[in-house]
Amino acid sequence: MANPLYDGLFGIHAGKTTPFLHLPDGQTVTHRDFLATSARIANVTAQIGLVPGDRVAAQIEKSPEALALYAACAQAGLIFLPLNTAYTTDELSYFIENSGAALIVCDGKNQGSLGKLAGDLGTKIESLNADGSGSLMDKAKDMPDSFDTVARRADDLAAFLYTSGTTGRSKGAMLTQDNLLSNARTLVTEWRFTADDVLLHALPIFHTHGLFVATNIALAAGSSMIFLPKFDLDQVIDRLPDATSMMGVPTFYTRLLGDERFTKDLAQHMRLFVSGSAPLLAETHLQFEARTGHRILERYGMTETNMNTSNPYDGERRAGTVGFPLPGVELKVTNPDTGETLPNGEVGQIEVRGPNVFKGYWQMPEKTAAELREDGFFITGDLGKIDVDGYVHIVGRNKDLIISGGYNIYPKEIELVLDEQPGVLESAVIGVPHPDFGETVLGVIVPENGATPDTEAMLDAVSASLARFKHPRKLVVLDELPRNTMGKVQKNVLRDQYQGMFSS
Ligand code: MCA
Ligand code: AMP
Repeated sequence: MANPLYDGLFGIHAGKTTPFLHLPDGQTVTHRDFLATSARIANVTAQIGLVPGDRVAAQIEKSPEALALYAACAQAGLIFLPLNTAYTTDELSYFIENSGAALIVCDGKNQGSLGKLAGDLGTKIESLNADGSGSLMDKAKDMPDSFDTVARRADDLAAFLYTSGTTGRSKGAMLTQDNLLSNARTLVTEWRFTADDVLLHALPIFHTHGLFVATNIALAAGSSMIFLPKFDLDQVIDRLPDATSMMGVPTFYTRLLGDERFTKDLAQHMRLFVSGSAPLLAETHLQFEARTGHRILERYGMTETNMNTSNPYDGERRAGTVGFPLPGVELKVTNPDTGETLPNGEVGQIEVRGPNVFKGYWQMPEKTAAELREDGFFITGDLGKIDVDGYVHIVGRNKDLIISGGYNIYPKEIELVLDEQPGVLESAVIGVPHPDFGETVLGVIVPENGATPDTEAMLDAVSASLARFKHPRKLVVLDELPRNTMGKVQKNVLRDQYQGMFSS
């Protein structure tokens, strides 16, 4: 019996002594060593009693061992649930409890705070630190370096990724083996990845972009990766000459352009630069081409769908667009009220269908039904149009979402915390343009009658419960929020009013 994901991404490299990961300290991890580590971890999971279908929640720093945990989950038929390292214990508690995780793997420094939760929930807990130390690898050391791959079907679940929603409650997007594998294979072909490629990998590996796009493509193509712990401008500039390709969020590209060491010479040998997760300004696209001669290839995806569209590898990569639907992906623009398909050129909501589209939200049938139509089309919440040449343009969002440096932030989550603070009548959280992060978070507070809210104390309260990247960069106090005749808060009016607040 087969396991499509494991076989298609990992098993194909069995026995290869070619490099898979190039690490910042100059060390290399071969495919064979990587697979031996992942098999040892898979043996640990079996020994501690995990069975196929169990969820493994991982809040760990980026390391070869962290990636091997992903491979181990695929091999053992476990559902991998990666979590942003910035999440607070409050945020983690929800994900762990909601997913019913059987195992938490966390950094040793968080074992105390998460250990209590694990105890309460009866969840097992192991540590894995950034340097590869911790209880997980201590146990793995003594395990065999092979593991009998657990059979899985293409539509068995492989991963949960939590995405927030307009109500402030996160939803676990259920991704199948085939969602991940089919998309990786399509992208390998579309973007011409081969075993000769060296991908500069500076993205986090707890999101779709860094894990299911960048890493899965490298695995499916047999490419190697320069595996950096995070986007550090000096390191990226230093290692670029050894790479053939790079993937990043727009902030990566604006930061590179902001550094005079990033020259045409430095980028000349590169084959491909890919951008996604947030809109790449046409201006950045053009500046990049002027500086390097390369046209960034912009693509569009979502946690629920992996990648939907891409600009062409050959042919015109059109600035300000996200290109064409990928092979096998159907994309239509519909009227948000009626669901009817709109003619090309008209703006409406973007819907997609294909092997990339997820199975639904974990234990949330109503939310699944609201976004995933019975005919298989997923309502993305993005607003866009298709131009005369077939290029898809994203022109806005039909969902209250801020994207800061490629991280999604749902205002409702922050508003709920602000509204609870003493002296606050109500609040509105909006995204405003930011030169580095694209958008950043601004909180608008309306005090209760006669109250003078302590904004510092409010920011402290936000810090206690929400990850740092979600924190409002500023709080402003207003007497009242602008509303339309239906009484709905007009966030667009606030966005217009404060759009210049963080301009450089
Ligand atoms: C870090 N901080 C942030 C962000 N990142 N604040 C807002 N937005 C962020 N994205 C905080 C830090 O905690 C720090 O707080 C302060 O901002 C400045 O940190 P800085 O050193 O500038 O940040 P950094 O560590 O260099 O990180 C910036 C980054 C990083 C490199 C842009 O955020 C990043 O790697 N983003 C990629 C996200 C990503 O992979 N998204 C893909 C999602 P303080 O100093 O005050 O403590 S997948 C997706 O969206 C779909 C599927 C798709 O299409 O790909
Ligand atoms: P996530 O929930 O992290 O998967 O983020 C998905 C959202 O990111 C999409 O619904 C879009 O709003 C946005 N997004 C991803 N890629 C692009 C892009 N190239 N241009 C504009 N928005 C994008």
